[in-house]
Amino acid sequence: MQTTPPQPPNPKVITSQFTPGGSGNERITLVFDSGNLPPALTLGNVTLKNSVTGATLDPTKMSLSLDDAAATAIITFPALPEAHLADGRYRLTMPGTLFSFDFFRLNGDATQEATVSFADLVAVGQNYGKTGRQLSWSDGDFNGDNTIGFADLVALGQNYGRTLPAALPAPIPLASAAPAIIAPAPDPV
Ligand SMILES: [Ca+2]
Ligand SMILES: [Ca+2]
Repeated sequence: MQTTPPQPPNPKVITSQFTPGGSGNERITLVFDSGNLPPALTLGNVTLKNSVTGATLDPTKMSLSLDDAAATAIITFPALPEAHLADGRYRLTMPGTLFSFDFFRLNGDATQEATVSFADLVAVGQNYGKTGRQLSWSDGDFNGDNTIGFADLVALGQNYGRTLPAALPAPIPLASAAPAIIAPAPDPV
């Protein structure tokens, strides 16, 4: 009889979202299934690692706010330079659980596909000079000052042509390691 090894619990996170920004509006939003905000959730329960370098972000650089009624946890970065993460790929986990969330940040990447290219320049160009609180990262407001201006163009220019490197493969837990299934080679035509 086959037995399944016990699995660590999985917190019921129904949405995980990373919102890049500047001026302190950069955040990770975790929405838990109603009533399932883990009790006494603190920054000691989460780990944020750079997926390329493997470096762990000092938890004192993060801030956590909880909204019990909305079953929502929001992580911000007030102690980091300009209150945002450095450009890179990241993985957020809750040690002791199966939860993980992968995301990336790249200044100037309005289209959010980890490359700064002409499409991003178009976003900034189409909105250049606009002002208003409705403006977001995807409009080209990379520094979060509610204006699409020269600072945003500089941010884009500094990363123009840059693509984030791929993340390192995640370690495979021994319990789930299985022999690879090799498909038979197709017959030559
Ligand atoms: Ca882009
Ligand atoms: Ca701006």
